[in-house]
Amino acid sequence: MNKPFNPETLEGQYYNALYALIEKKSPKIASSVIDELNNQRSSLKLIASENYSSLSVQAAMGTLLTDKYAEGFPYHRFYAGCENVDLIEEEASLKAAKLFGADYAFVQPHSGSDANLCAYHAILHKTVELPFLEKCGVKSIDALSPEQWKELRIKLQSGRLLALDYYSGGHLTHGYKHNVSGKMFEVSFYSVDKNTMLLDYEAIRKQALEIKPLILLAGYSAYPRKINFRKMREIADECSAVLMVDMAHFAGLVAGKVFEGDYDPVKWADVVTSTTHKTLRGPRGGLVLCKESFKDSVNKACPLMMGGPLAQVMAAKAIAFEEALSDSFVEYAHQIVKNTSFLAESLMKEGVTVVTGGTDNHLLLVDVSPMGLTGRIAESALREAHLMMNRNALPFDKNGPWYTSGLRMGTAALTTLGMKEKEMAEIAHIIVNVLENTKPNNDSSSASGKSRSKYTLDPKAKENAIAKVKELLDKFKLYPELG
Ligand code: DSN
Repeated sequence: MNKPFNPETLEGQYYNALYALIEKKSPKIASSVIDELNNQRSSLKLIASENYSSLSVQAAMGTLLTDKYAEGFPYHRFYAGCENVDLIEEEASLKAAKLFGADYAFVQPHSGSDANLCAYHAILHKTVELPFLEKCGVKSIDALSPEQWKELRIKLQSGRLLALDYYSGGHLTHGYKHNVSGKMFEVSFYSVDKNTMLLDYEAIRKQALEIKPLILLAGYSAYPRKINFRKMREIADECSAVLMVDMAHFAGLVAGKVFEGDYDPVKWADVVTSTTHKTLRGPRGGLVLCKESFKDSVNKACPLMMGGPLAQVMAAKAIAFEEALSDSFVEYAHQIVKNTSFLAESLMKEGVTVVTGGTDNHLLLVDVSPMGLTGRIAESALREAHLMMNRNALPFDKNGPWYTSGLRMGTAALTTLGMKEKEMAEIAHIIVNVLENTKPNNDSSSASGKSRSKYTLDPKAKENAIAKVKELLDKFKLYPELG
């Protein structure tokens, strides 16, 4: 039998067994697992939304639990024989609630997008549907007349959502026109301030009082600073809005007690959504936390917008929450922020423009336009040099969402590998060297005469960067137990 992993360790034996079982059915899929490990091991992962989950989390996902349907929620299922899934879901839910100090945790969403959809519908159910049913004197939508049903549907679709705009770091699921959230609500956006690129709470307050949204949404995909959720709560209260926070990116920093007090979203928001796989370092999945008063509406996710939950992923979430309850996770979360902040400082020392002049969280944004590059060129050149990160639109970006002027870098994954400030300084140096040796090609069809996607990276600089990346990754090997 082919044994590509270390047969001496439990983890290696486990991976050898799963490799053999997969290979028996599909050598192509089996080899893609090895290829992905090699890929991850040969590049520095600075993708702000990714991490490396523990092998216990991965093991929990690969079991017979995948075979069970369990629509509904614990002890209230539309399917028979859900006793074990009840136990698993309850365990994950209690652990998540403990970890974040939440009244209730709903652990079924398959992703952050799912979690947001679940939260939107729960808020609409509680604030629009239930009062409407009460006004009509009925208990269920089934008892509404066709006219009442039509009226309710119009009401449900006229809810107003006020959220951070995409260019300022908001997410596609925060009301972007091309996303279902943009079609569900009357959407308005707040932006960061043009000069500081920071949230301006007074401007948000004025806008909120004017719009009077049903939902005030805070949270981001690409904003490098912390948010004062106490202030957002005050604004929501002033305009009678529900405060929803999407902490998909920084959930690990909340769990790890980096964001506390005014900066802890769970303390201030009615409903909080998250992913479980970014800074939280669990399996790919979603999560909704809420105050007790929203619990029943959140539990209506099935049949509202979900089918069966993934029992094997909920099991893995329970393990990840347990891991995040440890002191070592608190240390990890604090180190992420130290690393990002040091990476930002090191880049700035070498003359790079870091948006807002630094970071408070796990990510930073670099403006590559002063170097004559687009985000797309910078992303591709760095990828060639074995550094993985995403291009990102910057606030008020003239290059649009495809080419962009920015790069988004995050340190959650490298911190998992054990890297610290010393390595961040080295990485900053490698990045700058690659970018300084990347030149856009000439392109007569573009206004500036320079291509926005084609470039030349000096081969020596590339070779040098690859060698330095290798040296670093040899010292900080991913999953060393696998051999
Ligand atoms: N791709 C994730 C992010 O970067 O924010 C979520 O869509």
